[in-house]
Amino acid sequence: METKKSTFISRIGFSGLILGLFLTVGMLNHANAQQNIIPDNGFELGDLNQYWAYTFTHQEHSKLSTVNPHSGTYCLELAGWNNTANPTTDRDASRFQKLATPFIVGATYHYSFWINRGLAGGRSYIGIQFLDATGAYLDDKSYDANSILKVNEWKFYEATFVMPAGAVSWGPFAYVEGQAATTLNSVFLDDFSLEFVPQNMIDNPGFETAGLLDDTWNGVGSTDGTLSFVSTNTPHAGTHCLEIGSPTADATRYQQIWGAIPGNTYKYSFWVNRGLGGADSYIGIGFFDIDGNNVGDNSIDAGSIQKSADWQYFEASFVYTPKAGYDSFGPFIYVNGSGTNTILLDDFTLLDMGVQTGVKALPESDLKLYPNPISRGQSLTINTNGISGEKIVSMYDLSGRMIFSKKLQNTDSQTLEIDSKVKAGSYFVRIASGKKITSKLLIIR
Ligand SMILES: [Ca+2]
Ligand SMILES: [Ca+2]
Repeated sequence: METKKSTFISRIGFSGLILGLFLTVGMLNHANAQQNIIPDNGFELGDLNQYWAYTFTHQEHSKLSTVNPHSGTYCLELAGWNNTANPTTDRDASRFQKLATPFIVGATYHYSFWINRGLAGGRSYIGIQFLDATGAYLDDKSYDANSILKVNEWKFYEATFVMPAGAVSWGPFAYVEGQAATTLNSVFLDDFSLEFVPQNMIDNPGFETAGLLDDTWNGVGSTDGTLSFVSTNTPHAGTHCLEIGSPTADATRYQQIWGAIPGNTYKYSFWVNRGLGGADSYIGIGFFDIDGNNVGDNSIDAGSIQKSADWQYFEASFVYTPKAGYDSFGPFIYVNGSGTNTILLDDFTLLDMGVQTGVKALPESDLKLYPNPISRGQSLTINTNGISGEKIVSMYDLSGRMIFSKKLQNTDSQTLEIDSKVKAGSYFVRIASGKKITSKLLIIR
């Protein structure tokens, strides 16, 4: 079986990566969020100073409280106060963490917290802050007083953000402004959470950009559209799916994605409507060499796909373990042409579940892009002087969606044409070499 698939896909050859438009719209999948990376997120250690530093000299105004925790025994109480003895003295209270967990500029994160805002008080800012290379405040993603209800009950807040360019360190923070004597301010906080959010790496995963099938899903023996084509025949979601119908020859569609990180866990899933007839099928993740030859896979075969006219869901995870000749990977579909066979497919996902594990974030200055801003159709020069070894370049939009990924030669400087189909806007260009990663913002106009 393996030999047959390899034979078929080996006919493809490497046709070069096209910078495709990415028009699909989807929701962040919080069900796939990773573990919470804030130590003592619920203040249960009973030792506030171990993880939560304080900004101002009067640390007694930010303290552990057992009066009213959201869960467990403790919560954090911040009490803005009225310094009547010296009204010009700073009266604010704050706590923050500087996380040791490496992060990736341009990657997507999700944070949340519980807050009991009390009935009085001034402004409060609670969220995630970012610091630059000098340790100076760069930016934050926080809630301010206007969006936090002043009610004496626990409320849940959450937000998703993309790690901003220039960030070198980061962490949760809570800040409460002091007020006049009549409006003393007490805020209770508990159960902070901060998680890396995996993004779908597959271009056109639900086949909704019907006209771009050959730009996103490479075809084999099917470029005339008669064997595998975008169909409106009962899609699983949206208005389109992929149909591979009654072939008299084998049909294959696949994507090549560069940039898998060795040792990371990847999760893939798809929906398939197997139909009632047909012969062998293999659907899953293929591994390809630089020329597009199939050199391995992590797939299911026909025997495990029920032959029914209902949509069925499959998912699997694997640890990416590179072998000789593994240059890229991605979703692939192979349907044997012997016999009458109709298969519908929709809603593929491929998620990097462990991008933060063991990754070393390199300084942004190790990556130089010019010109920046760049016009579509121009050549982008990528200088990676200082990043040794084999490198993968990837580009993401500001929501964290991958636009393309490509292997670079092992030289310090090379060029890449920005396809005229890429929309004008801001993007992150990421360079990965093994587990070393850095990113830089690129403006395309
Ligand atoms: Ca708690
Ligand atoms: Ca669809």
